[in-house]
Amino acid sequence: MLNKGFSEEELFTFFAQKKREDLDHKYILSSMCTLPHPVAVQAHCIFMETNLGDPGLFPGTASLEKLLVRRLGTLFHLPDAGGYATGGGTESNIQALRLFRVLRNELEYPNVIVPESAHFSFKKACDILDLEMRPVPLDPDFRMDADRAAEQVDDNTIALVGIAGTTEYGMVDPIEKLSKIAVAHDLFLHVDAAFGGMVIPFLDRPFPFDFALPGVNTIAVDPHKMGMSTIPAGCLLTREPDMLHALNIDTPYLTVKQEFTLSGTRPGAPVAGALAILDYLGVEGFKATIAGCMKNTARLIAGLETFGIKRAATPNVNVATFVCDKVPDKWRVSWTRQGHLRIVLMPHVHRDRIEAFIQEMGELDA
Ligand code: 0PR
Repeated sequence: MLNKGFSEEELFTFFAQKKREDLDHKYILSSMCTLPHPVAVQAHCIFMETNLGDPGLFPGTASLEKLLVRRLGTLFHLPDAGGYATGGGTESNIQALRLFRVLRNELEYPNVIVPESAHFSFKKACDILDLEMRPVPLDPDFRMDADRAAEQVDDNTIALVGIAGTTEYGMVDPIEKLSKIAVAHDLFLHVDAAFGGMVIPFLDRPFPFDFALPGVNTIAVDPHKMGMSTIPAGCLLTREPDMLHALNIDTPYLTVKQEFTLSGTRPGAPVAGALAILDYLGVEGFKATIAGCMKNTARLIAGLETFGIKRAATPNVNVATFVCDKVPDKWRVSWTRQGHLRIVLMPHVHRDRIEAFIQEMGELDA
């Protein structure tokens, strides 16, 4: 640490310079996060010092967290769902599997069945929780093969995981089939809708993925992705309102005497941000935003295909993938494990950016 601190001017000159080193969102086509909506930023700033880890000190902020859970539960066809605000999909996925493990603690060698497309957070969860992870191959459309999932079930299986909006190819797993398998074998079913949870409900023809399906026990959804909130804003929802209490540990000197969360100190600011944007845009506003992202996805696919760059998948949500191995330098794209070009059509990726990208792709070999 410095012996004598910088002046404000020195400090913020330095920070401004560091900020300029970050990439311009104009060229970011690889991220599942986006520029937070100004309304979310405004709400976030009001609650900067709040800590949901000690909610008795911040009852107003704590009530916003309850409202957020209620709004998302309602969106997922279960207004009375339980849940809490996490730091994002990783924490939600870890906590869902932790919950199932605790509820089935009689098993010595428990396993969970996940699609090969599962986000790497499940690997972390299984490492931490000492769970055997059983990957299930995908069908030719990059969706979990539900029949192969059923084949993997044995007496030590505690849960199935399905993804609603996969990270790499933007597909929705056959959650309805998984729900039936879960009910038939008395397994827990966790749906990772970290990305798709804020997309699917607003599509013209939504895929079944939520609590309307009887086998779904828990859902992860991230307002800091397609929810356009500030980072870090995730949410874990549970079918039974008190289900998470199975994870309670004693916290004797806090304003609440028990907690089931993974983090201790938890920011209230992004919770306010997440709720603000839901209530500001409403279903109509989200429908318009999602329709725009889906249109842009279709436009990008059609545009690149005119140059013979073939899609790798026809996505269910706004992630486009291509059989292609190069793009002009200034664009930040990503590549799937199978080597496909991957572009996430987030709200900050406006139509003019897509047209510019398509044009430059067309000029690549010219
Ligand atoms: N589940 C799914 C389906 C995800 O896509 C992700 C993250 C997670 C869980 C984990 O969420 P957190 O990262 O919030 O814990 N998907 C993105 C990815 O790994 C996250 C991301 C976002 C990566 C922005 C890069 C980036 O610039 O690709």
